[in-house]
Amino acid sequence: MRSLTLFCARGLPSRLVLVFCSAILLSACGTPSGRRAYTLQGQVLAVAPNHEEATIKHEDIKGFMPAMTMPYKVKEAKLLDNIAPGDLVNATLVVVSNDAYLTEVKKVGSAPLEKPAASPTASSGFELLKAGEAVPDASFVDQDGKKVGFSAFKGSTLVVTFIYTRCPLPTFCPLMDRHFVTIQNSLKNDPSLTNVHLVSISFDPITDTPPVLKKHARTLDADLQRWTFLTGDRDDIDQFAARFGMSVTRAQNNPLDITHTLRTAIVDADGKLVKVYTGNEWTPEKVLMDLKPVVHPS
Ligand SMILES: [Cu+2]
Repeated sequence: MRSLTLFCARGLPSRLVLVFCSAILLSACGTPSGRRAYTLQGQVLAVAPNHEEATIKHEDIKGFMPAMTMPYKVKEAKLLDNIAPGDLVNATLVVVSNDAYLTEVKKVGSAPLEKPAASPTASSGFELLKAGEAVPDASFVDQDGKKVGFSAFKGSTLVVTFIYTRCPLPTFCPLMDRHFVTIQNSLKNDPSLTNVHLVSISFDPITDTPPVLKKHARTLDADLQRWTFLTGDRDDIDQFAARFGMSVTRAQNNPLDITHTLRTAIVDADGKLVKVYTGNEWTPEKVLMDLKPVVHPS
């Protein structure tokens, strides 16, 4: 399974910055279908062997997302046929309601690859939880501003994920939200899966205050009896998340510039970890299937 890591792209080499400055700046255009196209300029760090994806360290995309390093899918694999790590590229990033991909990738130069900075991630120093281990308690604040410990959910089987509401790409946090909506709606219609509770934990407490989470919940049509949104102290959240294998990094000069992986977990009614899903390739159907034996142990 591919890991979905986003890295900050601060401290671009000056040569790169020059290229950006002299290039035509971003253009974004919307169409009635909600399809948006953006110009993305950056350096290719890696190309997937099947040419379906390239990891690009890119500059700010004004009005859409800050400078980041991210894996981007391409519309067709042949777009990456002549692209190699180190290439400076101009590309068109198309964002539709549930997807994002590159439709054009043009090489405009090349530059030596920077060695990745040894930036400490939240996960360093924290041991990964194993299946069967008790999830350590942690204190959070819910969407109503009420203090709640993780242990307060004991007695319910949990599906837990980590998100932040500003996440710009439809295939990252917004996908986790959509999957949780699907799970919530299936749970409603499946009497065999009673007592399953959904928990979305935001790792962006500066932005995601309880009122923001409450509004977000409303946007998703979340049933707050079944689905709780949590935030809290940033370091506590990072530590808690790290135990599930989440990595959250914030740019030193801008704590709102967040780089993160994705983890979703099932925790049983005794508060023990059942399993962790990595990245964004899990499906609600799979989680619902995996929940059955947890809710009804044989
Ligand atoms: Cu995200």
